[in-house]
Amino acid sequence: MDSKHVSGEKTLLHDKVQIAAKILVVGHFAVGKTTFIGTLSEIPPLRTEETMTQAAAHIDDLKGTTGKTTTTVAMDFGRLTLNERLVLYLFGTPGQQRFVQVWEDMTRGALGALVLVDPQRLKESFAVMDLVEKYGVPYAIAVNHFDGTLARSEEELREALDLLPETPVVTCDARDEKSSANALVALVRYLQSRTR
Ligand SMILES: Nc1nc2c(ncn2[C@@H]2O[C@H](COP(=O)(O)OP(=O)(O)OP(=O)(O)O)[C@@H](O)[C@H]2O)c(=O)[nH]1
Ligand SMILES: [Mg+2]
Repeated sequence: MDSKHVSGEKTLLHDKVQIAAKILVVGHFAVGKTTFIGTLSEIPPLRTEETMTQAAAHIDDLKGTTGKTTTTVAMDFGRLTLNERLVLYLFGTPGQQRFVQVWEDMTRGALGALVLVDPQRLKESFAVMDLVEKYGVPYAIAVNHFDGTLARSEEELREALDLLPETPVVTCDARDEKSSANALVALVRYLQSRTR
């Protein structure tokens, strides 16, 4: 990425300009945000996990989340050096509408967002899509493949989420380093293409 095209913070490191870019990893409840950042972060990720209680079961739908006992209450944070010139700071941001205040803060200075989507719970992504649109954050979609998820064509997904033709759609497994990195690279390429 050409430094003059990026508005991230720049530092001189070993005579090279290194760009630090803030990237949001967003998505609905239990879509895999914490897992994704944990898979990719080269530093121990900062997490804000709290145990879920039955009292909250009516707020966050636990269907299809077998074995999940904790949830992120504020944010996740991790760092990934993509290459010698570009470091990504990853901020995991909850997608439920009640976190709109968190979005207000998190979107400040963010270059882009990777929106994690579970194709079996597409409707749950609508609130997140509203938030990325509302805050004008450029984004790519990463379809997180849970075991046994039905294949859904890219066209179906684009239509359901009302995506622009240029919005990248990639698939990933948030537990897998290579596929998660590929999803981020797709987002970074898209962000680069928009600044040309
Ligand atoms: N099979 C499968 N399971 C996954 C994948 N990604 C995450 N999981 C599991 O799904 C559950 C939810 O993942 P989290 O990373 O906690 O999701 P989250 O989006 O951070 O959840 P909240 O912060 O509560 O909204 C965990 O039990 C993960 O192990 C995936 O790609 N495939
Ligand atoms: Mg989480």
